[in-house]
Amino acid sequence: MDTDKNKKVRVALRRNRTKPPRGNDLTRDYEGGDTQSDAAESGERVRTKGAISRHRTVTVDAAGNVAMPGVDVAAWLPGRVFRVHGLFSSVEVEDGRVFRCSVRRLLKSLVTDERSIVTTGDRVWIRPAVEAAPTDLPEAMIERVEPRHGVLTRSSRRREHVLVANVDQLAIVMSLVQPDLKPHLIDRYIAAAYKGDLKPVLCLNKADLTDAAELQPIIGAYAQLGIPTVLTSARTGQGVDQLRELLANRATVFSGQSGVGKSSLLNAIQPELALRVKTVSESNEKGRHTTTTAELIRLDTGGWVVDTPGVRQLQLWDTRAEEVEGYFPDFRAFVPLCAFPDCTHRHETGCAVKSAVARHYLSERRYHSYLGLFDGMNEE
Ligand SMILES: Nc1nc2c(ncn2[C@@H]2O[C@H](COP(=O)(O)OP(=O)(O)OP(=O)(O)O)[C@@H](O)[C@H]2O)c(=O)[nH]1
Ligand SMILES: [Mg+2]
Ligand SMILES: [Zn+2]
Repeated sequence: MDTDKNKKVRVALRRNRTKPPRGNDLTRDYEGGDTQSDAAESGERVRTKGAISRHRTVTVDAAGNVAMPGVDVAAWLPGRVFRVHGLFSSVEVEDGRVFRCSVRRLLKSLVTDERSIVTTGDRVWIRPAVEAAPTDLPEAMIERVEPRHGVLTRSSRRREHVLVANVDQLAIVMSLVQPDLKPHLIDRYIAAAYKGDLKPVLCLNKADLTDAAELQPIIGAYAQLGIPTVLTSARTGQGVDQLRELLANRATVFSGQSGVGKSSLLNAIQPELALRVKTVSESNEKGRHTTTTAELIRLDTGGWVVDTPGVRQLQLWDTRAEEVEGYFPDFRAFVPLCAFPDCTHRHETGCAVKSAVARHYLSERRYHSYLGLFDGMNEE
């Protein structure tokens, strides 16, 4: 830790189980790794809501982690969170040992969204318990979370939910039928990938159930955007080698609706995983997720994948209107031609994006996906 960059901030410690109000600048900056926040003002504001029990002055380093004088950091071990279940996280350290970890209370106090203090894929430092409890796994405390790169986040009940951290790619898994293909959801995922600094890969599954010829236009459209697109079938094995190649030596999160075949595909790629997939007797039960927690899985080809529970909808978190066009690379050629430099391509006159859509230079579907992203944002 670089002591030159350390900074004293006053933090509000929350009572257990009390959620702070939204928009706490300190907590937001903490997640972004920026320590320039006016902690005193932030503390003032949250105190008026009555959620805070006490304050404490702590030293925070450049990464936003709290320094602890007198604490023996030499005993800490670096590790990776591979699963989060309730209040506990499973962390694997370099020698392969797995610890059952809880999160230090002060760390919790600093972060707005309790669900994302520690997430699957996080790189953390843990302090093993001195007296090992007689449980299956040794226990430890997560003391520090490294800044995240490559994240899949969504807005969930007006909070930021970081689904997975420190991955390179997002495999957008869609089924062609059962459930039907949802192109707008694909476009949303592509935007989420760019926002989280992830490379999107599109996987269209259950190819055995459809006539591939009908799908050429949609496959072509995404290939034109430079997004690797694979047509797969977990049942027949079609496209599985191609998908395996795209995953080798990279860290990839699999995401998509429930029942599209994410776990089935991972089992096809690496059969010994034996991930639980929906069985025939369960297939009539709607709205049930077979995979219930995001889990980091090591691949034989090198690299990692994260199997995640299905999502129904994907709302982008904390996105400004002028950011959205940046997530639509196909709009890029037209944006500079709009009459207004701050054109949002919705209601403005002289909008080059809208006229490109009218002339079929841009896909109407993509444009509607673009408009759809604003609908979600207005609710925030
Ligand atoms: N015909 C056909 N069925 C498939 C294919 N892939 C998966 N399935 C079936 O689709 C159902 C759902 O598969 P899962 O792998 O559990 O789907 P999931 O995306 O992991 O779902 P969640 O874990 O709930 O998010 C199972 O009954 C699979 O057997 C495929 O390529 N073809
Ligand atoms: Mg699954
Ligand atoms: Zn415009």
